Formats: sequence, structure tokens, C-alpha cells
Amino acid sequence: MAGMHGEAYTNLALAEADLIVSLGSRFDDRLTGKLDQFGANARIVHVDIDPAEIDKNVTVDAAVIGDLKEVLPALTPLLQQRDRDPWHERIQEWRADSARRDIVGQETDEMVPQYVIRQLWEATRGEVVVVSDVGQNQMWEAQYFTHHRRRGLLSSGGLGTMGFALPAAIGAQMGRPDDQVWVIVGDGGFQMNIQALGVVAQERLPIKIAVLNNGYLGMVRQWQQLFFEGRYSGTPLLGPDFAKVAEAYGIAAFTVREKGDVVPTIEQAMALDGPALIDFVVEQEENVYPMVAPGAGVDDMIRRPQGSAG
Ligand SMILES: Cc1ncc(C[n+]2csc(CCOP(=O)(O)OP(=O)(O)O)c2C)c(N)n1
Repeated sequence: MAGMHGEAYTNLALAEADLIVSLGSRFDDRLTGKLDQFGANARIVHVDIDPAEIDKNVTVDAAVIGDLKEVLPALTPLLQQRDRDPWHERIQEWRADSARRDIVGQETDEMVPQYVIRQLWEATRGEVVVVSDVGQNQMWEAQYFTHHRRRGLLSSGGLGTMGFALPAAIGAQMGRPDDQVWVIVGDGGFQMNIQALGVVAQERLPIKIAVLNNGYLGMVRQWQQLFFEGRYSGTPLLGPDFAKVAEAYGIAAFTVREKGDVVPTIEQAMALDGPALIDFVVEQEENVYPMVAPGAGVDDMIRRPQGSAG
């Protein structure tokens, strides 16, 4: 992932690349950062099925309009093999700082949300369909859950619509009845479509729901903390007892407050035949890093403060 919450090495590579080939991206502000700095050292090739996307945000050097299924097989035979080892080595060096994904949360007893997601990945080995919502939970899912299966992740990437995850998971579970479907959602987004638990119960869909409950509209709180001097206006969130709500629908539910209970509870939920909800009451003020501040260049990233838990 590149852009505002992309990996540092991806953004550094974008900033230094001499050629950027974009396959179906609309170059929105969350990817480009400061527009006039984006791809400043690069020629840009833009492949897109929709001609209206070309030169909309970023002026490109070459555009190809078409379906990738046709464009890629036509273009790839024309490419010449070249030695790019030095460039790849450079990227590997930049990449070193993302290695902490494997050890996240080990230095602390606090239950940080990144740890919960990493444990979900470990427990499922990624052999599930994940449906993430919108906000910090969505960014951490992208950073800490490694996907190797086709169509293993559904997310509201374009419009970023909070409340997306639970209804989308209902569709995913109906379309893929043999797969385990996990929802990863914040306490804010979950409350936007919490009534869909009724459909889950009524249709007996075995969806597993992980609520990352930080008691805030976390993504907005993070902006308030970093760019608005900590004025938490409208972001603290009084939620219901999510486990009780789920139980009221006849759905098995757990509340996890201690780090040591994360793995056993995930395993318990996975072993159930029917749906299950886990309310992870996580550390409240964790942030997503790295972060490109709105309007900054993509290589100008705010890094995780030294010694912080996640
Ligand atoms: C329907 C809708 N309203 C508002 C927003 C703007 N927005 C983006 S993230 C976010 C906060 C999300 O909070 P929460 O669901 O608790 O998740 P967290 O960021 O804490 O993981 C908001 C309000 C949005 N994307 N969609």
C-alpha cells in the first residue's frame, strides 16, 4: 500500500522512481500527497478502463485505455528484460522498518489493535475472507494482515463508507459459503449498520466479527491529535455493550480486555459453527503510522514515535 498510510518504503520508492506504471488507480489525494511533487522524477504511464480518469488528478506521460485483461497481455511481451538488482536492493533497505509487523505489541502488556489483527492473521493463516470497515481498523488490517489468497479482502477503498463491513460480509458469506468470513470494524462504523446483525442471525450466517473498540472515531481523533492540538471534538464515542447487543440477536459474543485472552478467544470464535462477535476493548489512542500529513509530499512521513507500543 502506498500513500497516506502506505509503507514507508513504498512511498520512498514512488518518490524516487523514474517510471511509474499505474494500473487502474485514480490518483486520489490519499495516494499522491502533494500533487505537484508526485512522481516528480518519473514518467507516468496510466492504464485505466475509464477515459475520464486520465489526466484528472495527475497529468501523465502516456495513457492506455482498456481492460487490464486485454492490455497487460498485449503490453508485457513488448518489455525488455533488464537488470534492476540495485534498485530492488535499495527498496529492501528501505523495507527494513516494516519488519516490526511481526513483533508488534510484544514489548507491551497493552492490548494494541495492531496486535489483535496480527493474531487474527496468525490464527487464520490468512485462509479466510476479511471484510474491513473504514478508518484506523482498515489501515491496520492492510498493514498487519497479510493476504495471499485471491479476493481475500473486501474493503471500501474508493468511497470509504463507514458501515460497509457488516453488510458486505453478509454478501461475501452468501457468495462464499465454504469460507470463513471475518469482519474487522471500529466501534464507530459498526454502529452505523449494527442492525444487520439481525440478517446474520436470521440467515444463520457464520460470520465472525472483530470489533476494534477504541471508544473513539479513531481515524478522526488521530488527525485531531496530530494536526489540531489534541482537540477531541465529536470523536469520543459512547457505544453500547457490543457483546450484549450480539447476544440479544442470539449471536455468541465475547468481550476481551486483556492481551492474554486475544488468541484463545479468536480460537473459540473460529471453532463455533455459527456467527460470533468479539468486542476487543483496545488501547484507546493508538495511531496509524507511518502517515503522510494531508498536503505533504509522499516521502515526508510522520514515523511512529520511538518506544510506542504498536
Ligand atoms: C459514513 C461515513 N461517515 C464519516 C466518515 C469519515 N470518517 C472516516 S474514518 C472515521 C472514523 C472511524 O471511526 P471508527 O469506525 O470507530 O474506526 P477507527 O478509526 O476507530 O478504527 C470517520 C468519521 C466516513 N468515512 N464514512
